[in-house]
Amino acid sequence: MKLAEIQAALLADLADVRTDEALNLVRARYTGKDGLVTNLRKNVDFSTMPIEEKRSFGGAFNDLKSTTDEAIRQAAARIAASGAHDVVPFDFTLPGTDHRLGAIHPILSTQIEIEDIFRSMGFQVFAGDEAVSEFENFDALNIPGDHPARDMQDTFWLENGMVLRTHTSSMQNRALRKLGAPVRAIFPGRCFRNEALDITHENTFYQLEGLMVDRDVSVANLIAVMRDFLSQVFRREIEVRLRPGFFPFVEPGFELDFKTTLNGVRRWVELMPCGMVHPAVLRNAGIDPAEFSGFAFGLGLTRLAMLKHGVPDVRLFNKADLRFCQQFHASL
Ligand code: FA5
Repeated sequence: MKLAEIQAALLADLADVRTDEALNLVRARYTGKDGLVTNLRKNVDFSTMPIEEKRSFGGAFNDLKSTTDEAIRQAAARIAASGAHDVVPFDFTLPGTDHRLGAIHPILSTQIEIEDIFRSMGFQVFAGDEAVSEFENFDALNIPGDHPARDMQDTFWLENGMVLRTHTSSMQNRALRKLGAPVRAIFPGRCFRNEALDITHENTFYQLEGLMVDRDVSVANLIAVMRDFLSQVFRREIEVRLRPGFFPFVEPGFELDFKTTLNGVRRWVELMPCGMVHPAVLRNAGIDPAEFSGFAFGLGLTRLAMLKHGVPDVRLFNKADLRFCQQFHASL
C-alpha cells in the first residue's frame, strides 16, 4: 500500500470508531508492532536507497506518522467527550447503593412521644410563635413591667418591641383566648434566654407547656395527669411529689419532682414547675375564675430528652455534630 492509501484508509477507519475498544483495534492495525505504518518503515532498505529518494521517503513517512498520531488522538478525544467510555455493563448482582436516611433529632422524637401521650388524654397540640409580644410573655402572666420575676428570665428583645419568648407560658393567653374554656392543650416549642451557658443551660432550648382549664379542676387532677404522663414516658410506675415553688402566673405554684435512679442512687429529681392557673391569668384571657379553674405546667423538653437518653451536656443538642446525632436511631 502506498503512503497516501494508508492515510486514506486510516481516516476512513477512524470515522467509524465509537468506543475505546474499536479505537484500540484501529491503533493496533496502523501503529502496532505489526501495523501498516510501522511495517512501511520496517520494509524499506535505506542502505541501498539513493540519497534523494531517502530524503523524500523520510519526509513523507514522518508526515504520515504525525498525521496518524494526531488523527488517533482526536478520535480518542471525541470518544471521551461523548462519554462512551463511561458506559460499563450493568452488574445486577452487585449490592444496591446505600442511600443514607435522616433520623429524627432526639428532642423532636421526645416531643412526638409526649404529644401522643397527651393526645390520648384528650389534650390538643397548639402551635405558637417564637417571637411574641411583651404582653404575652410577661403582663398576661401576671408579670408587670416592674415585677422582679422579669429578671429571672434574661430576655432577648427585638427592635420592634417583641421578645424571643423566654418560655412557652407565653402561649397561655393566646391559647385561652382562641380555644376558650374548658380546654386541654399542650404547646411545645423553642425558647430563648440570654443565659450563661453550662451543661444544663442553653440560650436556645425547648419547653412543653400544658394547660387544663375546666370546672372544678384541682391539684389532684394535676398530680394524676403528671403521674400518668411520666409513667408512660418512662414505661414504669412513677412516683411524684410537689414542693412549693413561685411563679407569678400560678397560685399555688409547685416544683414537681419524680423518683428515679441516677448514678446508681435512688432519689428525687426535680423535673418541672407547675401550679394552679392564677385567677388574674384567666381574667386576662376573658375567662371567669369564679366558674373555671385549671392547672399549668412547664416541662423542660430538652432536659427530659437529656434524662431519657443519658445525655450529659445540654449543649450537645445544638452542636449539629453528626457523631452525636447518629447515635439516636429513631429514623423517619
Ligand atoms: C418556666 O419557664 C415557667 N414558664 C414554667 C411554668 C409553666 C411554671 C407553667 C408554672 C406553670 P423555668 O424558668 O423554671 O419555668 O423553666 C422551666 C423548665 O425549662 C426548667 O425546669 C428547665 O427544664 C427548662 N429550662 C429553663 N431554662 C433552661 C435553659 N437555659 N436551658 C435548658 N433548659 C432550660
